[in-house]
Amino acid sequence: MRTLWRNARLVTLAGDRGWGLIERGALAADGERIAWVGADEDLPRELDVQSEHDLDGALVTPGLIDCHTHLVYGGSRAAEFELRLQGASYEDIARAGGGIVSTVAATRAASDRQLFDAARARALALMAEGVTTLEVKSGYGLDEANEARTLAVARRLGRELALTVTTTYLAAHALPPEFAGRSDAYIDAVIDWLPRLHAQGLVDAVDAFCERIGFTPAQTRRLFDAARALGLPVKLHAEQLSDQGGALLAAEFNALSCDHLEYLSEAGVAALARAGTVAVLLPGAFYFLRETKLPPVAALRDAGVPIAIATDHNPGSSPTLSPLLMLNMACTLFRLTPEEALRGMTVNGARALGLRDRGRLVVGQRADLVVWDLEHPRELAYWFGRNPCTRVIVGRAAGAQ
Ligand code: DI6
Ligand code: FE
Repeated sequence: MRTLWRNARLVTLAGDRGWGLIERGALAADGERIAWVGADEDLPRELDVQSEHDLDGALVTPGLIDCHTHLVYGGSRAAEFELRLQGASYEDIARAGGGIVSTVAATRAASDRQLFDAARARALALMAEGVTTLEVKSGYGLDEANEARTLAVARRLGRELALTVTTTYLAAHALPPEFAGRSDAYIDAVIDWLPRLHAQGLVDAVDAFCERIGFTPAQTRRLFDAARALGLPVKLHAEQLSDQGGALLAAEFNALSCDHLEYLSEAGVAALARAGTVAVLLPGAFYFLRETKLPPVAALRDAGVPIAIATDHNPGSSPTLSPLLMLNMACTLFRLTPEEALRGMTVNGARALGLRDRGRLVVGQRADLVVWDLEHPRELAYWFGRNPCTRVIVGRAAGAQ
């Protein structure tokens, strides 16, 4: 089934820099893949097309890729937000038994149906702003059954909604109450559950929260060894609140990505560059926790580390459902250029998930497209609190409904 879109302003992001803008562009999809892309006037006559659409000069980008979310959970943490406004820090609250662990209690108490319905509503909100690929982490179950349940909800989102969902096992997110004072024993348990969850097809990657209030580099290493033994790629929440040397460890394991990175050292930047690991920056968490230490963007850029941008949607540190606001904040707070921000949520977001088949509008990539009511792609990072997305098109395999 060939579908042709004509009269579009295509933001292809072809090549390593620039927007790759094609004015009066045309794009043909064959099944779920892009079969032809170029200037309308160069369209080959022999192209066999079943349906044709005129986009009336609208701007078209690749589908957005939100490569870091914690989308499946019960409850909210609005009361904790109020405590923080009164002066309590995120770490204080976590140490007092609130924080992540309070969401674990609410998640365990929620039914499958409640978890799915809430996650589905969140996914639909992300999709309304152009997301076509979404990573979802576990990490609010923290026992085998509840980690399995949350990962299964993520898989179901991918089956039932028009988007790709990848899953990441983040049981090493916080210490559940039943393991209080026994963090090494908890890591043993996390390692024990992993092969069974993987055998059920629930795990695409493995992540950990390497932090003073999370797990040590030595514990993270044990988990990464277990991931490697199963052939699973790793990612890491590293250097968010302090420098634990997590990036060095992640690079040693050729991690797909290291995420947060406000406290990343020079040695950490060099290690990411050598390993080809993506730096995923999360301006929503930086903003919402009122952090002041900026990630070393200039050093990452100079070292050639690919930078991705994601929502980090979660109830504690980034309760946002606006990928576009994240593009804006990546520029205003982290001083990325609008082009770097968009590449961060397309080309480099794909790389942070190990996906090579998306992120650019070039032949052979997935035909995941977003149509915007905008004049120029720099406006994606310019407006905030406005949704100019008019249409999301997800490539469908030939024969699919
Ligand atoms: N870092 C974060 O920003 C989220 N997880 C993590 O390791 C926050 C999760 C939460 O507070 O619920
Ligand atoms: Fe996170």
